[in-house]
Amino acid sequence: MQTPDDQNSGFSLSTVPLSWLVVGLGVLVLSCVTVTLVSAVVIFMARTDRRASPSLPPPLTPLPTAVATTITAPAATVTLAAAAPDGLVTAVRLAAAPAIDGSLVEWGQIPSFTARYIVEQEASWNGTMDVESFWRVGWDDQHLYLAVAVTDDVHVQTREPRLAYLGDSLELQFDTNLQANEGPGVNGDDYQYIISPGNFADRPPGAFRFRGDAQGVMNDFIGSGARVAAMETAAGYDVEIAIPWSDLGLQAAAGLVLGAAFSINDLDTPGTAVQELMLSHIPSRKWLDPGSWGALELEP
Ligand SMILES: [Ca+2]
Ligand SMILES: [Ca+2]
Ligand SMILES: [Ca+2]
Repeated sequence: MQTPDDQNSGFSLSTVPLSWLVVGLGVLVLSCVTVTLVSAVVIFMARTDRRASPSLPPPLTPLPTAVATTITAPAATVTLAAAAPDGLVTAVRLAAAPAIDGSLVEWGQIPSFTARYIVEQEASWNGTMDVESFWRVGWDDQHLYLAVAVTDDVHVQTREPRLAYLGDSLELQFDTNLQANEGPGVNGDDYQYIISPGNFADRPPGAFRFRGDAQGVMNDFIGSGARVAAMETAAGYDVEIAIPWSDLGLQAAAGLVLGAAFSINDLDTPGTAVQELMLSHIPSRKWLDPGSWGALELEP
């Protein structure tokens, strides 16, 4: 049996005032929002903290990364084969073949290098450095081209191209397979050219080719298609050369690197035939040691 008090104590939403309900719901919603916000901030800070600092404390002294990056090899040597020599020069790719006529007008924009290191000398040399040479090298699919401007006080050349090194002349040496250097001597992939400017009278310019063999000797290699033209100048003489790639057993390609030595012979004693003074573009150059030569790269 229910008493009036029992009836009064029975709970029912209908008995709660509406304002209390609104306040209660507000508190509930505010609590949820607060908990969500706090959780989000805590998670964000935890992630940020993990990114910003590793679990280990930072080292006491910074790593010397700046010093390490400054120690780099010269860029020019990076493209060479492992055992390639120094003395690297570049052959410029020519859009048009030069006229092989002894006039170097079409070579003006191409940078030159010199051959200024004494690699051979005879007792008859008077010790005066009175020869200077400026070399430019170009290439296309058919030929290797050279233009050499020579300053020389006395011109002497009395021999045919094969023996022209006994007078004012140029010498070119090529190792056509740097990747296969079997030993210190020359072999079948090594070539040498004697380039004669002639004497500007009765002896014309010309070239003679030699090739190495398995015994380490340079032999006559007749049948060269090389063309040479020369012109006497106020300072000395100019020479222009075209060597077909087939002369060297090669197909030209951008980036190709050959062993190479570029040298000049100077004789200033008229009526003689002596290799009085020889200057090369690389100081280490020895005649029958391709490892002592420089290198030539065909520019893209
Ligand atoms: Ca020319
Ligand atoms: Ca001279
Ligand atoms: Ca001379």
